[in-house]
Amino acid sequence: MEVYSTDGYTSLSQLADHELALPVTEKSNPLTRDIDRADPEHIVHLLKVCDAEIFQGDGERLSNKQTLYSNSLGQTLVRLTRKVEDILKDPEDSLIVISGCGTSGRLAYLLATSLNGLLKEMGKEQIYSYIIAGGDKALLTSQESIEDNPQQGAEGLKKVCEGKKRVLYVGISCGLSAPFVAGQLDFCMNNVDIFTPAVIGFNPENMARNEPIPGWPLTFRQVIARMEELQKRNKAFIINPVVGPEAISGSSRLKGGSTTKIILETIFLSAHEAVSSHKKITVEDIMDRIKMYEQVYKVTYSQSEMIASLVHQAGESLKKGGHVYYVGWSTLGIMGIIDASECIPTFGADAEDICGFINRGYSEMKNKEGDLREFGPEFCISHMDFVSNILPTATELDMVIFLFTQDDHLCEIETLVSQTKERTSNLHAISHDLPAGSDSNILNKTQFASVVNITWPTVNCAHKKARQELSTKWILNAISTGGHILKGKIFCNYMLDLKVTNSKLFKRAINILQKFTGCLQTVCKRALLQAIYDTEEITDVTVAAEVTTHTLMAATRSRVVPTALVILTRNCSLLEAKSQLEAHLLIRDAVVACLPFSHGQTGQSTTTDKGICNLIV
Ligand code: S6P
Repeated sequence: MEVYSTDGYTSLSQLADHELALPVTEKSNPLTRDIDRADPEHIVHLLKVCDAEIFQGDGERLSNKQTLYSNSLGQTLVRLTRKVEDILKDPEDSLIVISGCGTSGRLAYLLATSLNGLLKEMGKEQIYSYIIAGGDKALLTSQESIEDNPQQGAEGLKKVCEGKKRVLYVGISCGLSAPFVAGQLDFCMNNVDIFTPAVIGFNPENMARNEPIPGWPLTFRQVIARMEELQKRNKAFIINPVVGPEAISGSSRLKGGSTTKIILETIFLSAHEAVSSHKKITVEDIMDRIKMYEQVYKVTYSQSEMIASLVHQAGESLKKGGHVYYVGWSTLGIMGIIDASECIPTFGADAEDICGFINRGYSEMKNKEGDLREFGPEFCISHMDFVSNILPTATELDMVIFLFTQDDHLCEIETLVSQTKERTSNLHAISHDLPAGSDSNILNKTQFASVVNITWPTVNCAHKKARQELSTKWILNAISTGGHILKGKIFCNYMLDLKVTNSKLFKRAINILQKFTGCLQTVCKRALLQAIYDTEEITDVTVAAEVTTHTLMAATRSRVVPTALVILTRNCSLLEAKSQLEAHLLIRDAVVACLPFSHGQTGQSTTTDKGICNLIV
C-alpha cells in the first residue's frame, strides 16, 4: 500500500518491513505501545507481561527461535559450565573475564566481584575479573562513546590477562552490537591457544549488527560467524536466547540486563556447586535453576500493587523537581547504584534526579579502581556522603527508598532512618526476609511510608543473594522507568529524547525518525545532522563523515531527535523546530503538540498540509 510515493517518503509496507528487519533488541514491543499513557498500576502490569517473555517456552521447534528454556541453549550452558569447572579445579595461571559496555559492563562487575567473594570465603584463589568500557567511572556514569572502540576493547583484555595461560572470556552485548566487545571476541579468536571466547546477547545470529565499524575490518556479525565455526569444536560459545523486545524500545538494561544476570549466575553458580559437591551438571539442573528465577519473577510481581504505589510516588517526586534516592546495603546498594546510573543515558535524566548510595562506599563496592570521589559529586556514593551531601537539603518532595535484607546491619539502618525522617517522611523500604509481625522488627518500629518485604524460601547464601538482587532489580527498574514515564519522558514506548552518543544510538535515532515520519533514511539522517550540527544547511561532506564525528558533536547538544522530528513532520526550518520545542518543558508534550497526529491514531496515516505522517507503532 503506497501512501506517498513522492521523493523523500516511504510507504507503509516498507515501514512495516523496516520494523521487521530491526533486531529484536531494537524493536518496539507491541505489548507496551501505550505505556506512556498508562497509570502506575498499568505500567507495572505492562512491565510484568513484558518480563514474562524472558521465560517464554521453548519456541525452537515452532519458530526456529532459541529461548531460555530451549534444550539446545541448555546444552551450551552445560558445556560452558564444564569449562568454568575446569578452571575452578585448576586455577593456576587461569582467569575468567566478564566484560561489557554500559549495563552489561555493570553486571560484569557485579558478577565478577560477587563470585570472587564466594571464592574468598572458601579460601580459594579469586579467578574472576571484569572489564567495563570506560573503566570504573562507567559503573556510576554513562560513558557510551567507548562502546564504539574495538581496539580499546582488545587492548583492555590483553592487559587484564597478561601472563595468564588459560582465559575464559565472556563478552556481554545484549544487542550483539558493541564494537568494544567485538574487538575482544576477535582478539580471543586470534589467540585460541590461551583464550576461549563466549558471547551473550539476545538476538539471533543473523540479527547481530552488520554495519562496518570505522577503522576495523569486521562487523559484529562476521565475528559471530567466525565464532559459529569455533563453537562446532567446543572452542567458542554463543549464548543468544530471544526474550522479546524491551518495554522501552532498545532499553536493554531491562530484560537484557535481567536475562544476562540469570544466565551468568546459572553458569557460574552451577560450576561452583559442581566442584564443591563433585556433581556432574546436567541440562535438567540448568533448567531447574532457570525455573527458580521464574519463581523469583512471580514472587516479585505478586507485589505489583505495592510496586505501583512506589512508581506513583517516584513519578510525583520527579514531576515536581524532587529526587529519588536509593539507600542500600551490600549488593542491594549496588543494584540501586546501577539502576540510578542508567537513568542518565536512558531518560536523559540529570545525574542528581535518581541517585544510589551504598554503606561504606567504595570499600563495599570492591571495584578495581577504588575510591572515585575525586571525579565529582556524582561519585560520592557512601551513606556518609548521603548524610552530609543530600540530607541537609532534602525535602518532602524527595523520595528515599531503603534497600536491605535481614542480614544487614539493622541498628545502622534504624539510625539512618531516624536521620532521614527528620528531613522527609517520604521514606520507603524494599526489604527481603524480614520476619513479619514482631514488634522488634525494624519495619514495624520505623514506620516507613510503604514497605515491599519479600520472603524467600531458605537456600544457600549465594542463591539467596541472587534472588534478592534480581527481585530488587525488577522493582527498581519499575520505579525508575515508571517514574520517568509519569514525568512525560516517553512517547509511545520510545525514549525520543535520547542522547546520540554512540553509533548504536545514532542508528536508533534514525530508526525512530523513519518510523514516526515515514521519511526515507537519507532524509532522516540529514534532519538529524541539521539538529546535531545546529545548522540549516548540511553539506555532503558532513553527511559522508564517520558516525563518530557526528556522535562526538551530538554529545554536546540537547533535544536533537525531537528537533529533527519536528523539522521532518512540519517540513520547517531548524530555527522554527527549535522554537516550537522550546515552548514545552516536557518532550512528550512538545512532540504531541508538534506532530500532525494525535496520539491514539495508531496504525493510521494522516495527511498534513506539508506531507504525510505514518505512525505504525
Ligand atoms: C541500555 C543501556 C546501555 C547499554 C550499552 C551496552 O539500557 O543504557 O548503556 O547497556 O549500550 O549495550 P549492549 O547491547 O552492548 O549490551
